[in-house]
Amino acid sequence: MSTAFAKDITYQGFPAIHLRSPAGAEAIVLLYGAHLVSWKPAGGEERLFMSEKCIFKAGTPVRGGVPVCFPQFGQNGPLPQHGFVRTRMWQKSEAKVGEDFAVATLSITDDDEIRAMWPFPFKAELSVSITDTRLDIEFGCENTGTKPLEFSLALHTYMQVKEVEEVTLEGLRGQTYRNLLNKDAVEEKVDTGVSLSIDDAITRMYYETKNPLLLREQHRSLGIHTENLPDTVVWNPWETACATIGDMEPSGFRHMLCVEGAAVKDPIHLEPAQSWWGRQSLVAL
Ligand code: TA6
Repeated sequence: MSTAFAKDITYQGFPAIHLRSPAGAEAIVLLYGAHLVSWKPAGGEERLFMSEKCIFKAGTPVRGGVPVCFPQFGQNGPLPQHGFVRTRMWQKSEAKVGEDFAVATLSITDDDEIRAMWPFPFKAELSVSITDTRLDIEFGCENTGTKPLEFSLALHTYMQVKEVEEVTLEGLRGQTYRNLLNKDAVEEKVDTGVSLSIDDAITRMYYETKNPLLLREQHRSLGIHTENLPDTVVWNPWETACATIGDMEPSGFRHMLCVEGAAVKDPIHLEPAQSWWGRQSLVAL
């Protein structure tokens, strides 16, 4: 029987929290970016992809795990790509073990540097909770200012897969998507496939995704469920683009698929004192 814990550690030079649930599941979340870098369900293998060439350096995004994209997705606005919280230090609010879970909650608020980019006082929280086979990643945001604010959010989850050409993503049939590979294309399409197979570069934003999605591999599967995150981004750079990503090994694209719970098409609008949350949950099957 393993011992459950929620302890402070250093991971690749960054302060981090290492969780182990009573059933033996484990997760590691950095204070830098509130970035989840590892999740192993009880008795199982690592389920998050981390690039072997990841650069662990303040100011540089971490390649792999679960980047938190807030308050902007991609380059849809004036802020740095995917917003600014993924490259800032968060604070630890709580880390504890319960009867059948372990949880860590991190928070970040605006400061002078953030307000110079984005003049909206806010408090954001990210909590990572693990049980035996389940991971919940929940992002919350409160408008602590005196004027309305708007933001997008994506939990940019890099799923680790043995061989991406052998996986299928099920549950997207009939869903409308926009192909983000072609930045000029405004055309929307409906996915008519029984399941999605990956054999080329893909960057799609699916709207109003139904729950759950199933990422099926030959030897294991992953159930993906979201709440309050209506959009799903599916991303794999494939060979040519992967070769241009400096912090990713050339074969990295074969071992990952990003399936990102997101709220992008319709940004979240918060009046003063209003708050909002969205969650992505993974179940190892
Ligand atoms: O979510 C897909 C995406 O926006 C892609 O277009 C791709 O650029 C990816 O995110 C990674 O972005 P990053 O800034 O982490 O290199």
